[in-house]
Amino acid sequence: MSSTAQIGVTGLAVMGSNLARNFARNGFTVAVHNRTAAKTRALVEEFGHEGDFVAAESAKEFVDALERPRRLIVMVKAGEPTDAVIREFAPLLEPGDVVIDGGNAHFEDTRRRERELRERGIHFVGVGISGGEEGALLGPSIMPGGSPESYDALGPMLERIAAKAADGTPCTSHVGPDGAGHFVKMVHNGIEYADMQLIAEAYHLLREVAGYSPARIAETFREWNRGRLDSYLIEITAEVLAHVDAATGKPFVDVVADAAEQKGTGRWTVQTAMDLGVPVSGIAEAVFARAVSGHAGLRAASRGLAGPSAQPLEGGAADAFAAKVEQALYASKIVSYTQGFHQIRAGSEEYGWGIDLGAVASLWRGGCIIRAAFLDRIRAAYDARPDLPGLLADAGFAQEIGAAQDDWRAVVAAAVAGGIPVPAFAASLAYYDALRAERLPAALTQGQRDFFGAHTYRRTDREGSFHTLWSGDRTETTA
Ligand code: NBP
Repeated sequence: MSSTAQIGVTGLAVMGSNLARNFARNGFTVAVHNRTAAKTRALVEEFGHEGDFVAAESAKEFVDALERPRRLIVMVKAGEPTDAVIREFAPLLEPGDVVIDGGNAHFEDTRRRERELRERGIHFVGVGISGGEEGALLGPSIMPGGSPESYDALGPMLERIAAKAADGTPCTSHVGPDGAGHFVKMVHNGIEYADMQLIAEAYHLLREVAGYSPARIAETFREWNRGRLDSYLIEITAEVLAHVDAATGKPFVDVVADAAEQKGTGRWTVQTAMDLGVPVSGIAEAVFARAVSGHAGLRAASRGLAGPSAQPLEGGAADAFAAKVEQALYASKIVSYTQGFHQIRAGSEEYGWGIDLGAVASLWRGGCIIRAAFLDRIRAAYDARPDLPGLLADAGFAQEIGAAQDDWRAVVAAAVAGGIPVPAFAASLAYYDALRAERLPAALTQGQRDFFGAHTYRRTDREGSFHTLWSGDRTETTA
């Protein structure tokens, strides 16, 4: 077989086959391979007319079909299947070849794989891909990690197949070495969880407090989508809410079981944030909200617990409340992104990745699930000041969240009074108030820790570390 393919894709389920087609449609010759060869044949039979495919039945045929240095994308189920594929292909590769993992790998696995393949002279590039099956075909947001040399070999091809932002910029750029790409994809998914939860809470409030129907709420989201909340998730929320179930004639949202599932990247975001000591409370509450929804037995057993029910507002009062919900949603969204970007900064510092936060905001502007007009603002904030301590330190965001905070508080208060759970709205507001507080009760926490565990404390008026003799005469000692 002659080595004509510029890129190869192994793993031809929905993501891999759509990605292979995207490369082919953009003029690249693509070698395609799958463990079960029937899928390879089916892909070429159905879509062979879209471009130049080279169908390979075996790993050897696949590798031989690739131009050198070889670029091969692994799009198999994340976890052990990725290791199995690497074990199968690595002996067939040569120094300088580039293995790209486009699956949803944990960044620690990517770091390990990169290290192991680097010892053999092979570049391993963990690539976060967002946009689902449609994105893979029409242009995803692509977050590549790996060495700068591997980006030289791969980047121009990724830039061709990636989504383009409104200004024409490809939604991909080199994020940083080894696991940086998968780390950023993980945080992307965490922010996606938070965005979705905030939208769900806004919907719940509009339904229960404003008394709006799903169709009316769909209209409200459409209207919001023309303003500062303009985003893919708001757009599809309107579509979902406007949808009527054909079988029953009821709003679709009323016939769907209210137990949300997850695949795990939101959970990884929170676990990693815990390890890094970064408060991502909005994302954590979103993960927990899905978990609560899934505990059907516990919910059934608790349904009779005492509590208020919201009394729907009417007319102008309902519309005025809806406008406040928009403020609360926008303010909480600023907090989610503040927390997510904080986590990326902390990961970048911990692992020495040198991630450019403005560039991350830029590559999320198209193709991915959290794409939003808002990301232009975030990029501008980090471009203007790369060492920005957090998004809320940006004068523009500070001004906006300050202007929204009265309504934000009113919405959280109305939810509490009406017995409507708004964990992400409330956690985001608490985070905002914690950051702006002159003093936090952490001082008391430190006193307690020193009391029971001699953990010591620092003082506001002197340098050093201190301990109080709590069981003695309570004098202070220098620790
Ligand atoms: P799946 O995650 O369902 O994986 C199916 C593919 O893995 C098939 O090609 C299958 O081959 C192959 N495979 C398995 Br399973 N075990 C294997 C093994 N031991 N050796 C070789 N191949 C093996 O596919 P997907 O939904 O297309 O997702 C692919 C990757 O992209 C995943 O990591 C996913 O997390 C990620 N991702 C998915 C989305 C999305 O929206 N779905 C978005 C972004 C990223 P077979 O045909 O022989 O069984």
